[in-house]
Amino acid sequence: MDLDAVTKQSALHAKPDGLTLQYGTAGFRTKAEHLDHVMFRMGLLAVLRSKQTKSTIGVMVTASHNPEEDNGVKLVDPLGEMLAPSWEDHATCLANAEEQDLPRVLVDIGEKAAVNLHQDAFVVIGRDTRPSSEKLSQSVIDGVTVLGGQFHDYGLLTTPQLHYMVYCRNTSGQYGKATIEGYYQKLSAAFVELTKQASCSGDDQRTLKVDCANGIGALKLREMKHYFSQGLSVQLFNDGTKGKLNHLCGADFVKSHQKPPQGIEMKSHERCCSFDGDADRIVYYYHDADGQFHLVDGDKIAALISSFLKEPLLEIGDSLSLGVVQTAYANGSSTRYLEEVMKVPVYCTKTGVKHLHHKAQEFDIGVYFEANGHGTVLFSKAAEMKIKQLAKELEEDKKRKAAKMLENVIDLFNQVADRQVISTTDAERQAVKPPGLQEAINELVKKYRLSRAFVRPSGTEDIVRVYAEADSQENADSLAYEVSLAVFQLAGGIGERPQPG
Ligand code: G16
Repeated sequence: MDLDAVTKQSALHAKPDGLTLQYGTAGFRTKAEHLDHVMFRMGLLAVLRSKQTKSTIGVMVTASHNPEEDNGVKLVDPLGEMLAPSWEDHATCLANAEEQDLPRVLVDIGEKAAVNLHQDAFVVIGRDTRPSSEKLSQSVIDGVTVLGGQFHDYGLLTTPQLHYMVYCRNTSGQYGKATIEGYYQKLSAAFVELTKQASCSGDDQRTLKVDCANGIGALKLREMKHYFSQGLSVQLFNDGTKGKLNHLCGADFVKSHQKPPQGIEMKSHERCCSFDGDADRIVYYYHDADGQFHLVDGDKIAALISSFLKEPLLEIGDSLSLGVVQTAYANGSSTRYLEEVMKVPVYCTKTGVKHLHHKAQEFDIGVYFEANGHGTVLFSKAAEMKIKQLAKELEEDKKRKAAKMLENVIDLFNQVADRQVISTTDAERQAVKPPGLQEAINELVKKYRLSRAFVRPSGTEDIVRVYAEADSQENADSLAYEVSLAVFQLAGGIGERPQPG
């Protein structure tokens, strides 16, 4: 490592004195103006990780669902999953080292992680459409090059597309071509094949209105939609030509307000969905004939996918294990449905794709979804090989078709894998600090039927999240209000007191 060169370059991306940032749910995330040094240093870290794993590593510049003024960085590990938790501490040390300590911290990480510094390094970079993203991704590139790493800058990309590129490169193209064209071809071919077998009664069932959150999803879907026009006609809304990123639109808005985004016209029974700012979340929704809004969030998507998979699995008669992974935000009735009606084992992990992904890898087929619309289906290598073999070999037409269907599903899913006063345990369902808060929540929950509530500090925004469910919307709202009040009183709330509704 040329540490002198690092020191010189780093001075051009100097860390503001005293600023410390935590590695959050999905990497570093804060106001864009505080991130230049973090991006440079994550370029350095990506090189070390690439040398250590002898693989391509991804860096995505995005703050996803956060407001446009924020930015952030997600690091992507060799198989397309989020950065290994054991490296999160290295990332935090590097991001928070004062300028004069940077060389020493770099050397330390190299030693602790047993990095072979003579190994080549390759990093791929993508970014969302935020005004700050282009400059910040240049800072990542500066970090990569000063440590002698090679890179490919894909420019504007969705997060799932970057995960795909990393995985393709690390499987020498076996998973697919590491190009945007390769991504569109692979996913749309599987989709078109699958939907050929679906029974749709009219054009409106083959039409989807998509709220693109005024973000990268619009640019990429506009390119991709021609690839599957045989199977689906897509109409884009909130495509970034007028509105602001994630403002009054996008998956996070729809999920947390339980209402349609602005900027989309919905007639009854039209199928609609929303992405978030980096297009790695999706929620679906529609209005029924009475104008009632229905949301198909991550919980429902997981239930639908599981029932969709169960049929061909039963047909091929193989005993591949199927499991579902959720977080504490999963609505209790979705968990009951999956366990009691679908007879599928369900597990609960902490919030964060990295936790769900890890658990889902324990099954032959692992379905994981957060209620907010992050998720995918993972097939173990053994399950994938088995299904591919059956799709070729099975003699009976019906069984072969079922195996073929599962084969297309494999290709369709991109398998990649001071609020701190509150701390939690039990997959974030119980607050252990501050004292008395959990007891207060328990008392409030007792007042309502079929109710559940919990609180946790967000790992992406400077807020505390409050979750409540009960037998009716009114009761859930009222429980949420009472729990918010308890948080305000017991956790030293600042600013405006929570208001009912
Ligand atoms: C990120 C994570 C998700 C998590 C979300 C909210 O999503 O990837 O797993 O659910 O943050 O996390 P928190 O509740 O800790 O703020 P995204 O879409 O913002 O990258």
